[in-house]
Amino acid sequence: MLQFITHPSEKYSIAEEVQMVIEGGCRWVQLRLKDVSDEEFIQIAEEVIPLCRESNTFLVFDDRVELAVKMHVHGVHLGKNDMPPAQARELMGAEAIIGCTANTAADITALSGIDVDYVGLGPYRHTTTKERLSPILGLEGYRKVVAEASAAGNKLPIVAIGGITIDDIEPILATGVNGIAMSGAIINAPDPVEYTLRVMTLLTEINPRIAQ
Ligand code: TZP
Ligand code: MG
Repeated sequence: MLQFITHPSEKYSIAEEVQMVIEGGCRWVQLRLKDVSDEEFIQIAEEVIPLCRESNTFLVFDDRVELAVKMHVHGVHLGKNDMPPAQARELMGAEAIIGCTANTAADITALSGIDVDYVGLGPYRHTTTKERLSPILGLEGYRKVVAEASAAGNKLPIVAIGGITIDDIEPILATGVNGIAMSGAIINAPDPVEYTLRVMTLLTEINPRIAQ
């Protein structure tokens, strides 16, 4: 499972980024636009939504739950200071994909009993894509959190995030996490379509069931 997270780039528009990862076989996009107004967000979402619809790509918004409801996208990704997931579930309905950010096993445990579909656990390593980064987890961090979460009976799918490149995928998945989120490695690759294709091929090789 690969979630592509949009990020402003000098080379491409957000819609171009989404088009490229779809061409590369990614079927899960998080529209993340930190510094734009709702009006600008809507404009960009209107470009991205048809691309995702035509290709059966899941689209989640970073936060902006009201807009996600209004624009009928698949779900939202909620940071720790965003709307509580139970409230987002009320607004979005049972079918929506709701993901939450986690930096520790305690964050994951705090979500038990709440109707959440996945957690984005990170950061794996330092990244410039996100400001105010939490402490780096590294492989050891993932091993510990996965072990603690499963010991506590928590079965939430975990998506690793933060500074991840294609070379990190195998060792990260070996820690027991279920999916990978990527932004900069794809956008800054010489050929983002080819890079995404390689990521998707690798994910399929590692586990055909989690490729998409
Ligand atoms: N949350 C934790 S790290 C991060 C987010 C949104 C950025 C992921 O982007 P990159 O470029 O893959 O580090
Ligand atoms: Mg947020």
